[in-house]
Amino acid sequence: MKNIKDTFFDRGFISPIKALDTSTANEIKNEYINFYENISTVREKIEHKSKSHLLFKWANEILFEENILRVVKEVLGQNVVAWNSLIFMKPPKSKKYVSFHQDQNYWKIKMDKGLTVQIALSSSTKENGCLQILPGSHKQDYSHLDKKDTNNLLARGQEVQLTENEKNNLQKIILNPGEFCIFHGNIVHGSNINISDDYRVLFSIRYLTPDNKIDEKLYYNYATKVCGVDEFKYFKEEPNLDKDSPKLCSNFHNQLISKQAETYSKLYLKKFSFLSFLTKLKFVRNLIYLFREYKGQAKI
Ligand SMILES: O=C(O)CCC(=O)C(=O)O
Repeated sequence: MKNIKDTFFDRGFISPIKALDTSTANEIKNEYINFYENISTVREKIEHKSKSHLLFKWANEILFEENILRVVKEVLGQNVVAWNSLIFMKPPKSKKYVSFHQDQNYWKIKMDKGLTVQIALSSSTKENGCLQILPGSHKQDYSHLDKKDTNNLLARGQEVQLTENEKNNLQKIILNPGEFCIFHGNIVHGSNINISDDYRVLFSIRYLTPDNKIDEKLYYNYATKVCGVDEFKYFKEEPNLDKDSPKLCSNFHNQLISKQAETYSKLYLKKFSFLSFLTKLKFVRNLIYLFREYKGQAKI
């Protein structure tokens, strides 16, 4: 019988694996939905969904969850950092979807040196738009088109064209609350709309080995060391909700996200890119998100 590592590199994913009690996952989901329903600005609705472990104690704790790290270490080895964490939420009866794409050609990380853990805080079903994965597709690079669509949960709307045969081979990742899947940084994945009456709340963590260098022209390169040692120091250290104050972590989060927004706005503004410094202001970012929603473009 194959071990976890061989199975992972052969198929490109493993699912389902248990991480949290159902009751713990439900509590987190309820806390999160309560938070989400009380947000008043578009900016806040968007920005809390990246680097979420700097904002939510539950998210930071999941980064270090032993049941998850045991599997991650089997695949990546003993030295691991968490570079990003993202909340992929679809409200009931929502048209939000994720176009089929590969992640790591955007991040520019080394082959077989990064993976995503996606943990279900709600149940994840065919009806609510569970994750779908194309088995074995991590072994090949697909070309992507950037399609702007306000309902696409991806930043730039990157999308690969799948053949009919590939569409038929897509595997639905059905998860109960508290279960997770791991998938390769280069695997083709995406998800459909939510036709159910319930929220779909999935939380993705990008675990990388510390010898990776993130493309700093496009992304932040701060990370949290979750186990082992980092002898490379390519990633800069970030504050942590376990030892630093929520205020400090949220100010830091704001700096990272505003820098990221500045980077993206430079790409959009082209010859007016000198204006991108304005994205440091929260109300300017709010206006940009509103404008992009209005124009039917994708979100951060
Ligand atoms: O949650 C989804 O539907 C997609 C998640 C995803 O694209 C990711 O974690 O990279």
